[in-house]
Amino acid sequence: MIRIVLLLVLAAQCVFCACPNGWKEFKGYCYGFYPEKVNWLVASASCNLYGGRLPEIDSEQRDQWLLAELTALKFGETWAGGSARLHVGKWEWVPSLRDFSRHSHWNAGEPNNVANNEYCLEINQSPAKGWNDKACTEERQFICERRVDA
Ligand SMILES: [Ca+2]
Repeated sequence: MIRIVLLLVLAAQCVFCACPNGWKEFKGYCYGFYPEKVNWLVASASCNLYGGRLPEIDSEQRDQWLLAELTALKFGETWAGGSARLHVGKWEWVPSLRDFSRHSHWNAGEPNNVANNEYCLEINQSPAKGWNDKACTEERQFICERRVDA
């Protein structure tokens, strides 16, 4: 009986899970989905506190998986880890500083840098569900990403 209870406790806490509680795994990374709306810097700092970063979406496959998750969770526009702020006008993933050459998914007409003030990347922008450059001070839901073995 004690063994069964112990097993149940272990299962409930998911001791052997590769990802933090409530996070989902996809191809070597864990993803946490946070519904509260915050600006890009707060989202980025929060992910850092959780041992991760805003997501670096480096493939069509990862992009489509994340979009399906956001749809299931009924998320709207959501922050990802792209920024053109550090090197103004150059889009790159932060903090890796890889450029977008492997994959990008801009909506038609984006990035358009409205009012010369759109330096952060939001994904899942309606209605096309692609990427958009947005003012970093806008408040959006966000995703955190960390390696499975982190
Ligand atoms: Ca824009």
